[in-house]
Amino acid sequence: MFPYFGTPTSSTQNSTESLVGKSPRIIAVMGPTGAGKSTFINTVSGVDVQVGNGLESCTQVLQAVSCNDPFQNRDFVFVDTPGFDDTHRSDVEILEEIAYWLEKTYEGGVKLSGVLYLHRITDNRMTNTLMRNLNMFEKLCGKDALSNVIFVTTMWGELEEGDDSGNKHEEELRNNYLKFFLSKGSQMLRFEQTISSAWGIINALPMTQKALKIQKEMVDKNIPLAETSAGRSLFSWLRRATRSLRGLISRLDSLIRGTRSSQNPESIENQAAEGLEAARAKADAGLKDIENQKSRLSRRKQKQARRTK
Ligand SMILES: Nc1nc2c(ncn2[C@@H]2O[C@H](COP(=O)(O)OP(=O)(O)O)[C@@H](O)[C@H]2O)c(=O)[nH]1
Ligand SMILES: [Mg+2]
Repeated sequence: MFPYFGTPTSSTQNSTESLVGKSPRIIAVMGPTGAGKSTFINTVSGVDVQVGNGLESCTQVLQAVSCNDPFQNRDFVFVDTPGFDDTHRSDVEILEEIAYWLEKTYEGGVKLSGVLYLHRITDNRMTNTLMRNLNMFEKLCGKDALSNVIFVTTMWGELEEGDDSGNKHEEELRNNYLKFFLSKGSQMLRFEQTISSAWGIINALPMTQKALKIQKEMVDKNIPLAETSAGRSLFSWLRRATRSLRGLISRLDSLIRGTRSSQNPESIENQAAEGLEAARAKADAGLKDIENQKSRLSRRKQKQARRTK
């Protein structure tokens, strides 16, 4: 069986078994939840990958879909990855899953022939989540592999006729957020939601096989995940999130103290204090979750450090 796909795909035309010895080109499809990764893979392969509705994620595990290029009779495997904003799993779990898959494949001598990073053109504000996804992507990939990357903008059909915001956002991506990537050889192309547009994008890949930075770090240099560029970057996001949640909790505490009045439990002040306490409980839960993520990543670090002794 073609190795490295823990959860075999819902692939159709060619099963993964039939790919033995054929060395298919492997293309990873990355980007935030809801960017259209599964839809792109559906379009390109004709395989029914589960598509989400909006921002609820549904790529629970890495999914590999094998198919044949209808125009040039070449075998491909597309790997659908979850974004770093999954509704069901923490960013640390996502990083582990992507990193260990990349590690295993590279150890087995398999390199990616290309990476697509999808971005909704309708997201004309780069939110914290979008920036975190892009930053994690940069750290996973490293600059040497950027010539193998295409940034694919999606959802063009969502823009009203005459709406120029897509063009403006594309320019902003080109001149700002993606400037570094494009200067290192990445491309940016539009996905028009058709098979020929999808294959046009795939054919624009140079198809040279390149290792990603995290593969070189974990396999060639034997660096534990937590100490890779991606691991360290995730750690600093988590530290920043801890700081801002702690600040929020202390502001809420002082608001609660100043609002609560002891006389009448039904008073407006006491009702407002209850609302603030509910917000505090949420912030507290968020903080605990982040602490758990940080200790999970550190635990991994120790385990792996022991293993390599
Ligand atoms: N209009 C439009 N909708 C899209 C496009 N790509 C995805 N969608 C819709 O966006 C939602 C999320 O897509 P999905 O492929 O699950 O995103 P993923 O989380 O990145 O895998 C689904 O409702 C899709 O039907 C696109 O290019 N254009
Ligand atoms: Mg998906």
